[in-house]
Amino acid sequence: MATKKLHYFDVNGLGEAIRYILHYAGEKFEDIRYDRKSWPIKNVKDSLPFGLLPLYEEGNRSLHQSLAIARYVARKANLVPTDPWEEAVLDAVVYSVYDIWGHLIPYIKETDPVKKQEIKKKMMDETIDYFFSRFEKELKKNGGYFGGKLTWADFILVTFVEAVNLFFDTEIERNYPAVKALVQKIQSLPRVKDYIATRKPYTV
Ligand SMILES: N[C@@H](CCC(=O)N[C@@H](CS)C(=O)NCC(=O)O)C(=O)O
Repeated sequence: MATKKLHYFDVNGLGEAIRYILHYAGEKFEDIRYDRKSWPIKNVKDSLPFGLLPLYEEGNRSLHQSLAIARYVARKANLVPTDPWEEAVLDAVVYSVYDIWGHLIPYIKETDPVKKQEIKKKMMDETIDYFFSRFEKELKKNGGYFGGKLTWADFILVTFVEAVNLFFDTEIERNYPAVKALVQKIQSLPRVKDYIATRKPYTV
């Protein structure tokens, strides 16, 4: 069996959904984590196709872009529908989650504490509710999962919630019962639960 390796930083960010899915699937993989404080590690960064993490390796093949990796490992774990339309509907959910990542990046990059708070307030007051009220509606309509049963889109949303909660020191799901229930379901999945219990707490 090909050796599997996931390279990412020692944070949840764009790598955690991939870790969750690999654990859920019971895959053995090397979880290689880089310290953000030591980044860039020149020889590693130079070896990456676009200088960015995550990177996934399987034997002598490697793949970059978090969503390409997540979709690939999810497909092998039967977490991607075989019907092209159903698959595309879930892609739309996933890209919507990534649209909010786009709003979070300026917050992460901002170094002025006052401006940082302003971005946070705007995100909490406007962006989060705009997106999450819509996710909530979709989940309610589909029996608690985006695709009517567990799929990779659920992992992408839940790990995004965890990342925002860490950055903003909050619990965004508390206003959205269906999102909250999904977070609990994913965190209680076999092997994901064990991984969470053994992982070190993340810091920002
Ligand atoms: N679209 C890419 C974005 C990758 C990305 O921005 N990775 C960041 C970490 S979340 C990175 O590697 N930053 C290090 C750098 O810029 O040197 C993906 O989804 O994988």
